[in-house]
Amino acid sequence: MPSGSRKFKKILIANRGEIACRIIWTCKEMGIRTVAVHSDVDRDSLHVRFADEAACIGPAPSAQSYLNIPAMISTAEIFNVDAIHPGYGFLAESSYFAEICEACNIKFIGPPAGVIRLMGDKVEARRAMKEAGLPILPGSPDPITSEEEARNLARQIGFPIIVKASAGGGGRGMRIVRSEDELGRALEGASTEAAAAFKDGTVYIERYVESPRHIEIQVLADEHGACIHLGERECSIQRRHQKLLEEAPSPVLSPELRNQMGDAAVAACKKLGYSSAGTVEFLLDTDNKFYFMEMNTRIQVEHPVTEMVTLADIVRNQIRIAEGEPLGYTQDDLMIVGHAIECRINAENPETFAPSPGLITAFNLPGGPGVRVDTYVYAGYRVPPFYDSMIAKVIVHARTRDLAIARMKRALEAMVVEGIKTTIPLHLKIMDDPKFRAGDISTSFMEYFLAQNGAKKNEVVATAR
Ligand code: MV4
Repeated sequence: MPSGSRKFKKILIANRGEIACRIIWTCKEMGIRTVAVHSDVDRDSLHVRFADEAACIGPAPSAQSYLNIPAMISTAEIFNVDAIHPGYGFLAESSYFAEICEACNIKFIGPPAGVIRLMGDKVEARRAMKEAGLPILPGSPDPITSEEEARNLARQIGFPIIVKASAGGGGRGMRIVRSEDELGRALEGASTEAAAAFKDGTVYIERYVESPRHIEIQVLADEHGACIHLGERECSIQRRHQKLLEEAPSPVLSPELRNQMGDAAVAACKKLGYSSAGTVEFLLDTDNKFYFMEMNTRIQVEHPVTEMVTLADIVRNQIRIAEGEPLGYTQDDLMIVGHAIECRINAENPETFAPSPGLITAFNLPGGPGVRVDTYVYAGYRVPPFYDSMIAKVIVHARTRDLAIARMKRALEAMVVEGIKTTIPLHLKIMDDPKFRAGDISTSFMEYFLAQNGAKKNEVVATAR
């Protein structure tokens, strides 16, 4: 199809939850009709109610519904949509799904299938990004084929090193190795775990960075070679590779470092022939050196913090880019204003992190200046036990980080979710943590925080006695 002549009248959203709602909101603003798909147990979700049309595509387990490619494509055909937005998770990073969409003449709202496939293979992604000029950590240029090879490499790099699954990402199939005698077991463990999780036991090694910060650059690229970045998100606060809260800008990045990381990410995306929205993830060490970690070829959960500080609508940009439109603005048109924080509200016990699905008996959302809530739930809704536990995202925007923290506290205090447990009390405590407030955070923050909060609790018990 010649670019420019593409104009979407109807889009299918191949997802559920808050992100399906988020995509529908922008479609409405653009005058684009929407088709929701849902599993048996998701009939009562708001994404079904907000969409112009809806189809049940299978039973509760995602393998039979939200991951069901034949059901997704036949629904798209029956409803005669022009494009599919995959959201995040599920089919968003399936190069196979992207290929099938294109073969069926349905535009996949995302990057080309070839780039999705390349970035899904972490060994290949590392090689490609190095060639495209991004700094990478010293490590194996190819998959590890023997323990001896790994040992020789590890000696060159120096301990500690990390063994990572090539098909991985998000922390599965990873082992930190602090001395040579642990290496054999680590290779074995990582490879077995990767083979079970991804049907691919390929692993590689890298120098391990202690307590790094996770900083990611949001990029937007059109199908005509234009590419810009929307600054960074600080995503260091996570537990077991699940992010808990994110913010923009990072409290530690100087304007110079932001420009350096942003320009490096943009240059690499241009070389790759990237298009659509994407995120280049970096590790930042304590010397403020940054290294490419992974690239996410989808919209991300935490995209709203970037939207708040840039006034960009990332979903709108994705759709316009997929329609073949040029970006229409340059890096110089972009400004970062104020500070945004997002707290992920999960249906979980805030102390044990055990899932807490069930009936929401009372519900109140915060509002007022600088508060945004992305959610798909409401009073009387039953959170199903089959999917991700995130039920809402509370995002605040204010002139400074201190004001954003104060704003988040009053927003979380006004939010009511009864009938199930949520992570709201945990976020309230994080907002009061002195290290968090000082911006003194790294990927080790939650270990410190949880240890400290456990200790505090015991102290109180001891004094009470
Ligand atoms: C690392 C690292 C330190 N050094 N690689 C975790 C998830 C996966 N995407 C990569 N991860 C890491 N890779 C080297 N060479 C530390 C982590 C890491 C981490 C990264 C981002 C956010 C949270 C994290 C928590 C633990 C470990």
